Amino acid sequence: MTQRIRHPGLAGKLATAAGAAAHIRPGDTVAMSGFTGAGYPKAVPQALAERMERAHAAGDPFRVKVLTGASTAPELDGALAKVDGMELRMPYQSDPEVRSRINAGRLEYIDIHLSHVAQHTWFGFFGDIDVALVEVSAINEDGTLVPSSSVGNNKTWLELADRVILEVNRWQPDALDGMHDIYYGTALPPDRQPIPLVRADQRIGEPYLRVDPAKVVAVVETDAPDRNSAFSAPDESSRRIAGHLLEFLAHERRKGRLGDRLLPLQSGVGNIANAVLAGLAEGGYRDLEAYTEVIQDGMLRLLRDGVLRMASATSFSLSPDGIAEFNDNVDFYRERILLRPQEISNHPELIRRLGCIAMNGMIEADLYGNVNSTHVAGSRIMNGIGGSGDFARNGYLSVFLAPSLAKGGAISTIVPMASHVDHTEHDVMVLVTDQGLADLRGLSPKQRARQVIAHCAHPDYRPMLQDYFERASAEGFGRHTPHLLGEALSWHQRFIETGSMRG
Ligand code: 0RQ
Repeated sequence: MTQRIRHPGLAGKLATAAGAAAHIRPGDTVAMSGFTGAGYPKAVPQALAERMERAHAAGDPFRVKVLTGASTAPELDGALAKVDGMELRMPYQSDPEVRSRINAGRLEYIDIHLSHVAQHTWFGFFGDIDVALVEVSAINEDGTLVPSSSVGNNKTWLELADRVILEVNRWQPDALDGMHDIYYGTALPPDRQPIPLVRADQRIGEPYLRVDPAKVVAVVETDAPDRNSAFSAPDESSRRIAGHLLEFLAHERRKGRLGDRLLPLQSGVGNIANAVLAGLAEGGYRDLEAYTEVIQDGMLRLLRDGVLRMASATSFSLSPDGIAEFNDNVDFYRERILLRPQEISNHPELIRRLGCIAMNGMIEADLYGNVNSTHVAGSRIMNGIGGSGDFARNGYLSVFLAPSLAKGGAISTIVPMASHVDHTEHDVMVLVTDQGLADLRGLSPKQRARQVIAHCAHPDYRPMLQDYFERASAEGFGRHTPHLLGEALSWHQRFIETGSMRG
């Protein structure tokens, strides 16, 4: 037994990565841990990819269906995609190899709300789960599992899978022990009960994952870092976007619609989200709460400075500097951070009850407030909807943010008609670009269009949008949501044909 594997029965199942991968069969549905580059299995997927490569060379197709929490990293998604080892991928992904195979039509991809993944699997929508492949930080004496840097859907995977493979990763900080809150009270309709969470910092579950030791077929020890890439400092455009949003929050406070402590924040990942968080610190906010998906370096800083009082998430995605900061101040962070299953971190009932302020990135928005988060020019997938829909539909406020231009100005992120819709006009309250902010609440479609053109569109594209809106309002088939259908997507077509919406 090692220090991290304290259950004698499970210690007896120690195996090499190759030995563990041998338990996975062609056609299996393999449900893996991992959420935004944290807590994913690091050794067995690579051993599986090597097996697949040998099988393919011998003329035997070997592919599996891969379910996760959200995106993972090159050692999982990249390795399996490179050998054409996946026949299906679900839900969120952001790996370039996976993306290119999906867009080449060689890999089936199912993009669903992150809060739906666990329950749809319980409902049987994805068939049987053959194998759960889950990274943990340790195995306790009683066989319970100390979760790793993300929880994702691991509870569901461990409960539903026929066979379980555990990767015990020594690299994960010991300090993770005790920071998780795994809720076992979910049931299936018609037996569901209210989830008893009324505050972002509340514990409603237990610190450890349960597993039936009899189902565990292999335990693999690893010592490998999460992807943990650091984010670059916010650029000028991100700072301007953040500035508009912070001004809006101050306006809402003056109106009495938000208090000094706002409401629990959900923030997407990336440059703009980081700029917003940094702006909250500069804006003099104190004692805020985050009820979100991912805790990044920026949030640690806010916790240290007292801007955030606590943060609840499902994943802990830190850079090497962030890990060092966390390890040096473990006792401080342990009292202020909770990691939950993603069906709880993203639960519509809880997001609506807590009144989250949802802030997410977008690819494009149209004049009427429909938002596309996932597709370039209507057909090419970028990453997936992730948790943005869970929070946008159910939040107290739903905000979408993006620069007004993409691809060096060849693309306007404000377009006449969204080429794909993830968040409908009914779910989107506020749009923000570097140009300004459009508050769409309480407005009819035509009123929204005027706000979006005036405040969000880049000046280079504003006259074209104004012209489209005026002609659609005068000549269109209907005057409620005016469109000229033959022209509505011509901007995207022009981009596909010439590389620019400008023509
Ligand atoms: O492509 O890298 O090839 O240059 O899209 O765009 O500007 O770097 O912004 O990293 O915030 O991503 C919507 C994709 C924005 C993200 C999206 C191109 C652009 C670039 C990335 P390149 P940026 P971001 C929490 C919530 C869905 C999931 C979500 C996302 C690339 O925010 O995945 O919200 N959201 N989850 O050039 C063509 C346009 C474009 C465009 C941007 N209009 N047309 N390309 N790009 N706009 C997290 C989880 O749920 C896990």
